[in-house]
This record gives sequence, C-alpha cells and structure tokens, in this order.
Amino acid sequence: MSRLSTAELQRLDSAHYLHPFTDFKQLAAKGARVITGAEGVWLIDSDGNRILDGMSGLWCVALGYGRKELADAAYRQMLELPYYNSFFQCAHPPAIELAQRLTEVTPPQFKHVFFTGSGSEANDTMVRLVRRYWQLRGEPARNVIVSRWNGYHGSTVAGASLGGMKPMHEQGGLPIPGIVHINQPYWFEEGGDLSPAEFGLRAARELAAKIEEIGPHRVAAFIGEPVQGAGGVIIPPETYWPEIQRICDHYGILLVSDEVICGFGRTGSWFGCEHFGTRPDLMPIAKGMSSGYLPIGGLMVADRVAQVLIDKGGEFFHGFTYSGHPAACAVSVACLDILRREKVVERVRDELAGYFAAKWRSLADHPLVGETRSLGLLGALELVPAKPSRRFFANRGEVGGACRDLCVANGVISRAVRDTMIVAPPLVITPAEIDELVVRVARALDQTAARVAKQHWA
Ligand code: PXG
Repeated sequence: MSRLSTAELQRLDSAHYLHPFTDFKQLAAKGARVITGAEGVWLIDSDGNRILDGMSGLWCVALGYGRKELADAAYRQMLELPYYNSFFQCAHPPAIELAQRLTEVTPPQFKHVFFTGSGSEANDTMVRLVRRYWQLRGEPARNVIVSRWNGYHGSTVAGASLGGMKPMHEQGGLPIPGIVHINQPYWFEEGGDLSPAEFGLRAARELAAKIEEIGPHRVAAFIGEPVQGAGGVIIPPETYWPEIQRICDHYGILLVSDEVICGFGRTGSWFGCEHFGTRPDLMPIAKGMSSGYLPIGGLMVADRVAQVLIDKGGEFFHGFTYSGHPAACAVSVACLDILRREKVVERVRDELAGYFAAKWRSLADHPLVGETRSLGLLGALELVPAKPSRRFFANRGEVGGACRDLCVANGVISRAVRDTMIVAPPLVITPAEIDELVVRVARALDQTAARVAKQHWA
C-alpha cells in the first residue's frame, strides 16, 4: 500500500475514508498528509519529509516511535493468547499483571482498575460507575456530574456530553441529562482584571455555586482535566485545584481527575493530580498508558468507591469486548517497564521540563506572542494582534490555522486551538531536539507575522 504515490493515496483516501474531526469536503479538496513511518520523535511522510512530532501523535506517543520492545511485547502476546475476554468470570495473565502494576504507579488510594479501549470509553465507564456507586449507597438522586466548558473528555455520547465543546453538543442533541457545566480556569481569556490567583479561586467557587443551585443531595461528582489539553493547554492558577478539592470534600462528592493526557509523566509527575495536590476518587487513563502503540484505556477506582461496589455485590452491567485486551495489556506493561527503567518521568521533572520551559519562554519576545506557558512537556503560545494585551484577533482561529500550516511547512507538528498554538512532544525528546522544535516554531511565527501584516489581520 505504501508503494502508492502520494497523489494516489490521497485520491483513495478521499474516495473512501471518513476521518475523525474533519471537514470531509475541505479535506477532499486539499488531500491528506500521509504519514508512512516514524523513528524517535520524527515522522516521515509519503514524500519523504522528516517532521518533528511536537504533538506525540495525539498526545500519546510518550516513548517515541520505533520502540522494538513494545512491538515484541505485542507479538509475543499475540502468539500466546491474542484474545480472550474478562467477562463471565474469566481473566488472563496480561490484564491481571497490568492491573497490579498500575496500582504501583498511581496514587495510593487506587488498588482497582476497569479496563476500556479508549479514553472516551473510560469516561463513559466513569458516568455509569459513579451513578451505580450512589445507587448502592442509597442515594440514587445523586446522579448529576459537573464538568467544565471547553473541557475535553472524549467523543462518545457520554464523553462529548462531559466535554464542554459547544460545537460537539450542537451536533446531536448533547449533553445527555444529568451533566452540567461551569466555566473553565482560563485566566488569559476570562480572568479580566483579577490576578491569576484570585481568578483561580473564583473559577473554582463556581463549583460550589452550581452545587447549591442543583441541590447538594443531587450532585454525584465533579470531573476536570488537571491541565485542559484539547481546550488549549490551559494550566489553571495554583489556587484552583486545592479549592476544587475543598469543595468536593465539603459536599461529599466524588472528584474525577481525567488523566488521559496528563497521566504517565506528561506534567513531570506520574499523574497531573499529584502535581496539583488533589486526591481523586476516579481517574480515567489512556494514551500514554500504552504510548499509543495499541489502543487501551481504563478507569482507576479508589478504595472508598471500589469497596462499596464490591461489598454491596450485584452485577455491574457494563463492559466492552476489548476490556483488558491481552496484547494491549502486554504493551502497556512493557510501557510501564520502560517508563520506570529509563526514569522517564523523573527526567521530565528534573531535566526536560525546565529546559523546555526556558526555551519556550524565549518565544515570548516574538511580536505575535501574548503569553507563553508550559508545564512538564506541555506548552502553549497565545497569538495576539497587539502587545501587551489579552485581546484576540477579530478573525479568531484563522491566524492559528495559518501558523499550524506554516509549522508543518517548517517541519514541526504543532496544534492550533483557535489562536493558541500548543505542543506536547514525546517525553523522550532530547534537549537538542527541543532546540530544533523551538527554532522551527519560531520560523513559523515569523512567517505567520508576515502573513498577518499582508492580510491586515488585527
Ligand atoms: N479525556 C481527555 C482529557 C482527552 O484528552 C479523551 C478523554 C478521549 O480519549 P479517546 O482515547 O477516546 O480519544 C481525550 C482525548 C486533540 C485531541 O486534538 C485530543 C484528544 C483526542 C483527539 C484529539 O487535542 N483527547
């Protein structure tokens, strides 16, 4: 298949393949970028270009491409037992081993996991499990889950409902009942004249106000990403998460930390909740769990929740054909081995995060850049028409889109969320490759500035 020319691949692609999150008509006119190979942090496209993958695929390829050990783990497991399920009181060694190993790397309250095939399924599982928990506790009226505008929790019906992406809600009558949203802790856009610390408290206290509005006896849980990823690498002020934790404790509601992006070292801690000092009851996980080599996700369940589900008995009518898929579990175990052996998380925390932060911050001098921010190996730039100001371009999104295309033309993948440019490179990136990433983004910024001037965007 890869022997076909780029033009032929693009023709077949637009003839038959409906891509995720894509304007099909626009893509057919333009032709897809076809990626044919990859090594380390570098992608290779069908024309032989080498592109630095500043997004780790979709935030998942933490260990970089071409890891033979992960491929071998899948191969060996596929020969031994390619598939069996965990329904009907069955189990198999890779799922058992992974379940135990996950409890070694997650915070101490977690000793149980429910496996899924993706982050979206992990969040669907969360909704059903949280509601069952409160039923078993004799409080079935507690079924409302509070989430945030511009959060992202997946694309299934429950995942997209939990997410706060209005365009997703508009396509298909979402959110489903029992899911409500509060504002996000996005100081750059919504902080007004408040300091980040004041704004963080105000954003968190919207949770208390929402709980009072709904009725405390009806609220089951609050969900948030430690750092909003798809929403634009929104790093909340330091005051935000401690106040959220306090409010959850005060009202006795469950705290769900969606670690699909932040988990497994992305922030420089094993899990984002550890960086921000919260004690979640549930953690959806995926992506870095297998470094993206095979699809797998899960829901970590804290003891106080798991114990109710176990002690009260009765069947939990939920699960997927591929819950705990043996090959995916074997890859995930191998992935955890590498993370530990190579001290990947410690290296992000002690070496790479600081190096990346300094380099990334240097882009703040660029005339288009209104703010730089980073945490671990997550970075964002806000593109603005005038400095110093937190005002966005009138044609919001167009400048970001242009910058993203120019990044690719300069051999680096960065993602545009409206006019916020974001990166999340593999956790195994070297300092020299960080230099290269920043040089390429800087070049794209210069070219974007030239286009902004030419088009009189303001
Ligand atoms: N939770 C979070 C926090 C996520 O970021 C999901 C759940 C859903 O996971 P699955 O495996 O079902 O996709 C995600 C996924 C983007 C982008 O463009 C982000 C995600 C997925 C696809 C694209 O930023 N995040």
